[in-house]
Amino acid sequence: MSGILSMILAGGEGTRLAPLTSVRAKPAVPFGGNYRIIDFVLNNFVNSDLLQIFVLTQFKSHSLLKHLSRSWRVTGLTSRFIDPIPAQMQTGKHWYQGTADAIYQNVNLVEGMDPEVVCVFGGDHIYKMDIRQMINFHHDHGALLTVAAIPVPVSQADQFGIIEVDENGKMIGFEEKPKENPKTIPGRPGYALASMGNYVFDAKTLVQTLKDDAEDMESLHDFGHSIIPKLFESGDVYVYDFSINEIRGEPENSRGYWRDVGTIDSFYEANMDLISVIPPIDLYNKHWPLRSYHPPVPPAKFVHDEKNRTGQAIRSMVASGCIISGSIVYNSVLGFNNHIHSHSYVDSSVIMGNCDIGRGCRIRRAILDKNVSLAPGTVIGEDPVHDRERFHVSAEGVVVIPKGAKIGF
Ligand code: ADQ
Ligand code: ADP
Repeated sequence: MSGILSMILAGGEGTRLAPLTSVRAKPAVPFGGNYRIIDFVLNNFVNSDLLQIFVLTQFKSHSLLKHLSRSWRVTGLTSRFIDPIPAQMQTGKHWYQGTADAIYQNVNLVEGMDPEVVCVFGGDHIYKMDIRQMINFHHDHGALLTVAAIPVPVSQADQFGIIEVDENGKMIGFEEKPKENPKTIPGRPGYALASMGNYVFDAKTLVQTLKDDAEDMESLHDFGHSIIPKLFESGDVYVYDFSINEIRGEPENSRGYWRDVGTIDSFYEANMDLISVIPPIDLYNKHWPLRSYHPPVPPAKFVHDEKNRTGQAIRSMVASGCIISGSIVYNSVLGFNNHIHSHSYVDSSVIMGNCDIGRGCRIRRAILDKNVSLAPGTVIGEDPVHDRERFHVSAEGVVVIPKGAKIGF
């Protein structure tokens, strides 16, 4: 495929994911042991052989930029690139006003490349998608804009752009984050069709629409709030049903798997999905390699205590550099370089990396950001009242320990 430029929106503040986003942009949040959230969309483009990519950053971008430069540098053929683009105030002394303004402020990059099609994708979702199939759909329907969509329970409709579609796949209604009475899918009560925030645009239409929108003083300069509601009335906006996207070697239960890990609870559940026996998102499919940064560290080590039969991880993923010594890790996801000392028990938790869990700790349903140290005997996740006094606790009771915290010393 040629003439395709991709712009990844990676500048969102991600406030609902605090405190994990207190120090970094949401796409840079570590996920699934070895990865950052943004790796999933980048792998979608790379595995779809679409390699002309700008990554638009804004808030708290250092960690994201470091990750991109360490792991996503494209070398070799010069027509391929993954370029991080910082917000540069190209159109005046203001940051990006909304997602459409983020592209508008970089419209010179689009015009400079003169592509036929521009993919504008979010940078903060967990899913696998062969994007070529969406682009083929876009061409087959002669669309000016194609929006990827997925059914969501009506209870979540207020978090998404909700779409109405006719039998030919044409968009006939759109409401951004409806507060009440969202349109449900005909014949499927209880479900609404949500925009995934992934758009394939005819390039000329995108540029003209953004220029017109920039002149509109009433506009919020946002794709969901301003651009899609205006454009669909032209009649050339189509809806790509993500559940028909097919990837070789994926298990049947992975069809349509897409997670907006926007809250601590959804982020936690998506991590837990990875360790279920038949995960709905398979990290081990050799036909869809998931690239990321891997630090130069040794393999994970399990130091067995013969007397107590400890020093093991069960139903878990453990990244390199970890030492699980005389302790038990159950139903958990461990990133790089965590050291769990003797007589400790880690259950149903996400330990991001470089954490030191002292002897005799008990950790349950917790997320430990990077560089956390727990003094020997620390207990987390067993006393909700005490936990809420000390830590951030999610609606579903997941305890979050922020980056670098030293607890109990
Ligand atoms: P939201 O996810 O709420 O809704 P938004 O917060 O604007 O929309 O984020 C969209 C993407 O743009 C994210 O990847 C985010 O990181 C990025 N982004 C946000 N502000 C940015 C900025 N100033 N600069 C650069 N990047 C920025 C959108 C759509 C809905 C759709 C959901 C799906 O508006 O219609 O249902 O995505 O999650
Ligand atoms: P505990 O888990 O009892 O608190 P330690 O932290 O001392 O104990 O680690 C116990 C064992 O873990 C060590 O005896 C060693 O085998 C292994 N270990 C600790 N640090 C390292 C390291 N840097 N490299 C390799 N193995 C290590």
